[in-house]
Amino acid sequence: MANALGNETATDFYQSNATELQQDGITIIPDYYTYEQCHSYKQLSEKLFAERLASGRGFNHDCPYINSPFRHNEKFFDLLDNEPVEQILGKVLDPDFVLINTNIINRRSYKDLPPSDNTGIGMNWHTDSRYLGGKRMQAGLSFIVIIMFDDFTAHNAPTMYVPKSHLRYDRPERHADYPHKTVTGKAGTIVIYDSGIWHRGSPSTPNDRWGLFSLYGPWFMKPYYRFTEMLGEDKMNSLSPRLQRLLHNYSTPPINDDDREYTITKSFS
Ligand SMILES: O=C(O)CCC(=O)C(=O)O
Repeated sequence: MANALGNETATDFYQSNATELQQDGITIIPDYYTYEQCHSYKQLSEKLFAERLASGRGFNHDCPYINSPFRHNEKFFDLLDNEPVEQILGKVLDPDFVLINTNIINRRSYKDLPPSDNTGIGMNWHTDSRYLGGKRMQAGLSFIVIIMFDDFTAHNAPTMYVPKSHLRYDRPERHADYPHKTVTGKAGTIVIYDSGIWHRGSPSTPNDRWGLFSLYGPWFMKPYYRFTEMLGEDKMNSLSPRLQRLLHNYSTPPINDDDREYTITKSFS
């Protein structure tokens, strides 16, 4: 596919991001979405939040979030499948990689929300990698992608991370005070980081900080939800091949070996 340089493939175009992601555990693609697109997604998110609140759904007062937003509005499908993510994760994972989970988060304090027992997400130091025998899996297992709908600044609870911590194998202490950097950028910025990097949201402020946070991993990793049943087979089969792949429609195990003996039914490798 041609890109801005005209003489390179998109694959080459994002090579430096892939290298940076592996070395530093994080890479940033500024200005990918326009201000208008971000504004429109922020409005959709606010509408969804208001609707779910009105239907009695409880939200954490310091970071309301909505899982699988494409379930409520199909426009969110478009954000899951974008060229930088496809190219970069296609290199650092492999081209059959999938979506594990996605949610919109507004890390903002809402003092007037009704009481809720929702404990929130990402409020303390953690990783989104996996642990076996108390030891974290190696770097490169899975990746978080942030799409900023608002500018992320020092004044609206930017994500914090500990540089190079994707190369460690221990767990962060949830409430420790680690030397860290913050993830700031303009609305429309895409940030990709290794799920093993130690990270957390900054303490919430009264200011909005809407964004989409998605976890992607290799085709053999379980999703948080059964997307085909969530959407229905007809809807799933009507999506683009790339979205179907991301939503595990080409990597669901067969019912038995009379059906087939392999898991992947359509490979993008
Ligand atoms: O909202 C943030 O800045 C961090 C979110 C997070 O760490 C998570 O969802 O796991």
